[in-house]
Amino acid sequence: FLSRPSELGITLVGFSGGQCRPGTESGPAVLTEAGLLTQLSEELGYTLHGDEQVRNFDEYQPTVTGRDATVSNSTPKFDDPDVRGMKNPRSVSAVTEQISELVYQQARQGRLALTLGGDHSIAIGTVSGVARAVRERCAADGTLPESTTPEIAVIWVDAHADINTPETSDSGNIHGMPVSFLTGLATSSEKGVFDWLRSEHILNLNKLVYIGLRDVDVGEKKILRDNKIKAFSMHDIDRYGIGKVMDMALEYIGSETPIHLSFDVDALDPMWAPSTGTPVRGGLTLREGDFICEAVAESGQCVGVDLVEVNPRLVEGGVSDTVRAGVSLVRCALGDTLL
Ligand code: Z70
Ligand code: MN
Ligand code: MN
Ligand code: MN
Repeated sequence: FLSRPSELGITLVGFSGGQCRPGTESGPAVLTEAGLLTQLSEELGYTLHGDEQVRNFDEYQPTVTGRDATVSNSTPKFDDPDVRGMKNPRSVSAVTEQISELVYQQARQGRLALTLGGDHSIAIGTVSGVARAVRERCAADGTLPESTTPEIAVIWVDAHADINTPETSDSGNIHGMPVSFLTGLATSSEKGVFDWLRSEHILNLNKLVYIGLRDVDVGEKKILRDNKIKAFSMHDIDRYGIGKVMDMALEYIGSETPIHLSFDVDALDPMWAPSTGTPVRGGLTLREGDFICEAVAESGQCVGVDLVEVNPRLVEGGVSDTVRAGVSLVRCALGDTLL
């Protein structure tokens, strides 16, 4: 119904403060160095807008003293003590608030908002920005058909559910919490800690669909059950096949609802995407990942895409595989292979 927009609003977010492993701040750089943006413009025919330079959010990055995954992130460059167990809470809040505004400014003009991360905490910014833009466009200016739902749906493709609240989280890493803040399951009125989130940013719990889950914490399982959240785990993909799973996911969402696709590269099996902070075996094949993206593109309902958790520092198995997978996923989500 939205037809395929030819305008792309790009946000490149070099940020790793939502988790403890330095490296995801270089994700957008390696993806663009691999030629992704050039391909989108020259091969897929998109007009690119927005932040084509990587924002590194250096002042919000935890201090990194070494190259290894064991480096502590407990010493941010400005004073950022834990809040309710959350690590780097003010850093992540400030960065995601900026992302939310940047993405909103792109999406409100009818551009498809593409964001390259960065760890998955950045989706607090992307999803909230797109949700606000769609609400506004439905309410005001007739730039969407009248039948369009003013709320977005989110397809969250991930090995993890990322729906911990600060209270259920064992790690304190905010990249394990974005969905709880986005849906209002978690709130904060602490000054400078997600106090910027408003009702127009919020995602309805019944408009959320997970695909690829296989490493879900006990507290998260209870949240998924209690709220009857739609989730297609790896078990469901084994049972039905990815084609049927996508049919069911899109049918659940309905054809009048704009879709934001938030793709964590760790949804793919480490065979295809080893350079990520939390690889979990038994994941999606590259083709299953690409198929998810192709099906979202084919729906004609896609208004936003994130690709996150590419970590070029974690080189076991080779960065280039992960980068190639990431490039392929984004191309597919933006309509490549559709004739
Ligand atoms: C765990 C937590 C997570 C990504 C790990 C892990 C969350 N549930 N997300 N890697 N991308 O810390 O909350
Ligand atoms: Mn994730
Ligand atoms: Mn994950
Ligand atoms: Mn885990």
